[in-house]
Amino acid sequence: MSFDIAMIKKVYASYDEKMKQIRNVLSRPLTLTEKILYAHVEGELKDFKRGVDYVNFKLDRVAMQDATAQMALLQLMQAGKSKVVLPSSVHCDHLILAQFGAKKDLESSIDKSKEVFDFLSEVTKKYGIGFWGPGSGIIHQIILENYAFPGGMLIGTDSHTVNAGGLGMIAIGVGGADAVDAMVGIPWELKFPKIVGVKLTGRLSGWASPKDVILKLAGITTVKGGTGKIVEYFGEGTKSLSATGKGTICNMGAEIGATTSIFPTDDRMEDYLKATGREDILLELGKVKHHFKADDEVLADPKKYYDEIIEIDLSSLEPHINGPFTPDKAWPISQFAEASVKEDYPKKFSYALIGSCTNSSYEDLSRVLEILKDAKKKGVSLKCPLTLTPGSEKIRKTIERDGMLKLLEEMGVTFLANACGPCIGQWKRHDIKDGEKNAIITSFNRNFAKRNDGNANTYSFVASPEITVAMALVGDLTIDPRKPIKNDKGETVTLEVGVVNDLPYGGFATDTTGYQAPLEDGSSVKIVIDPKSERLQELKPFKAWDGKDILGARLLIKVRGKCTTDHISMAGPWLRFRGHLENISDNMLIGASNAFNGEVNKVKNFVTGEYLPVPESAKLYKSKGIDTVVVGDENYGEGSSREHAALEPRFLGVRAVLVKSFARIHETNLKKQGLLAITFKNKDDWEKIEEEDTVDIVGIPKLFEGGSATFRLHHKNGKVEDIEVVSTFNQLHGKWFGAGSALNYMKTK
Ligand code: MIC
Ligand code: SF4
Repeated sequence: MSFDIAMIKKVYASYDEKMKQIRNVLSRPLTLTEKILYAHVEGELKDFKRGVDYVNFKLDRVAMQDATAQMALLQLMQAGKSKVVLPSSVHCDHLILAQFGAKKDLESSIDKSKEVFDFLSEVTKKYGIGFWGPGSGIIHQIILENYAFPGGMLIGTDSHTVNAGGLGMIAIGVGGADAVDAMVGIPWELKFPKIVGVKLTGRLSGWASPKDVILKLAGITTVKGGTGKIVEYFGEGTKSLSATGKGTICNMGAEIGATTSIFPTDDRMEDYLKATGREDILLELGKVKHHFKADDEVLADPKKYYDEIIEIDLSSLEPHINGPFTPDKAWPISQFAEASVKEDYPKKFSYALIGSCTNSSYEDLSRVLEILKDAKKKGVSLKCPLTLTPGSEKIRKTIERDGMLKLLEEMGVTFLANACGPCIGQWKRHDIKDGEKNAIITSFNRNFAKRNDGNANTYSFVASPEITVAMALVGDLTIDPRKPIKNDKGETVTLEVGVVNDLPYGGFATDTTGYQAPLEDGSSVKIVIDPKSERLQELKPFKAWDGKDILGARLLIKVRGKCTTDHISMAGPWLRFRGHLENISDNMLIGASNAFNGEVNKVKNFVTGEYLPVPESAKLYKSKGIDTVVVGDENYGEGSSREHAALEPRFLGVRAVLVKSFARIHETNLKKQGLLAITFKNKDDWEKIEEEDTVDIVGIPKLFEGGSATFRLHHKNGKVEDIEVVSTFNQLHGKWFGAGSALNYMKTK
């Protein structure tokens, strides 16, 4: 039986009636996105203005992973409730190392993070949350296999929660504070998104794969092109993509900043539900699935109903390799060799890694095996190490059962634990020296500097699993692996990609390894946090706003260029402090580039007059009672959902973050933690901010009414200059700011 089938039945049972009401109110044809969103609106229905109106939603479930769940659950413990009100789950996947191979790594990770895993297991027991222990798999794969259902709505404390769009669900990445709201029954708020229609025509063939759809799209939209938008796929082409292939495409929608992505429900999704043992959902789905696609009128005239249209012809789609350092630097493979010479990329790949929540499905692993089998037949051996991370224990068990795992191992593949591992900097390399220039290719989704191995000189490229393994076989950035190549004996051969089934013949192996079901009554569970722990620390409420202007603040840092959440709160070695705000704050903004000297982690401090690391400088100001502000560039906070990137500045005394533009999740996280998230009215004013400025922020309440405030610069030469700043604050967000955080505000209700 499917998890929470009673909830799913209830959702489906109400769909017909809801659709009637929605059609009554809107009286126009509907996109798929609108149908699911409107079916989840809490409160009065009206024709919401896309990109303008804030809307409250009633969700179906919540998901959290270990690295973000710690803060989410620490906040939940403060919320004063005894049990969550909607199905929720926690997944242990980020805290697993990638060093020697699956078995050893899993054992040592469990040993190293026992305190945190035990904490998560106990808190989930107490509050009625499902728990998936280390080794069970990557959150998004487990959601797809067990929890996702067409037409549902989910939020998760991870930006790649969007993966569940592959099963026709509206699934959105959020910070922990949002998850807490939902879990305690506060409606979840989102600005009604714009809707981008992506029409897929034709059919994939040869080396092109679902990943290439999103690699190409990222090149078209760039990393900020999807902000505030939902990407809705439609067209004949959608039907030829497997459910997990659709998942891959939706997954990497996070890389273009999209709120989420979604596919219409089709046979491939139903096949997947069946293969994963969820026939009970299928029975119910039959009654409502006609709702889970855009209306015919929309499909006949999409320009009229979508805010933007992009068309991709699958038949002529070329495989892509994106990178380095940003996922939207898209190279069609036919141009990659030339580009790599021109751009002075390293000549050889030092490693190839397959896995992550993006590409670790049964289908992905089968395709990899087919290519390796073909290569073996043709006498082509691997030119660099190749690792493989199955997305879940279910997949690992299935490929073990079907003999594929053994074959892959025989062909030189190293299996890593079913977890995030190298995708999030848990990778301990032994093959290169720190700082050495080298190139790697992965089937992951992100390739920001230092992300995989902590080395800023690792040029990381993302591609499909097929191209990743092919590049591992040729080893050379200047060789197109689709063309004739030399085998180990010097003979000319051509690699082939083969055709595989997306689903295992005998269905998936049954597996719920590491699963702990939610307790009906967890009230007797006591949570004890050792005050001496370096991994976990109870949260203390932040101070409320005194209602006054912010005066005499110092500029902590002015950031130039790309500043992802990895730059603000690095992962890798710092993941161990994700439950300890004070300790993790020591990594605040250490990867961001100081606009005044071009260096990282070196900012001028005006207490000592010296250049200091950013966290040290912030602590010094805090100890002297001096407020600080951070100034950033475009798409500030892109990437992850980690709210540590907002909690840390809040903890270290930053009052406001002023940028040219924000990534959606980070902007909300800042607001929820009681910071002023503001943007330049006129982006050119960024230039006016000088290193030695002191800053006043005047007229803050006007922001909460949709107006602008004044960011007053007192330059060193005595000149005073006013800059107009704006925000997306509404009155509710203003209340969060007033109370010191959304959590403080919740407690007053
Ligand atoms: C990521 O891929 O960057 C992460 C690690 O999964 C993050 C969450 C986190 O930082 O814990 C994300 O995508 O939200
Ligand atoms: Fe884990 Fe990487 Fe997916 Fe983030 S992107 S959830 S780190 S596998």
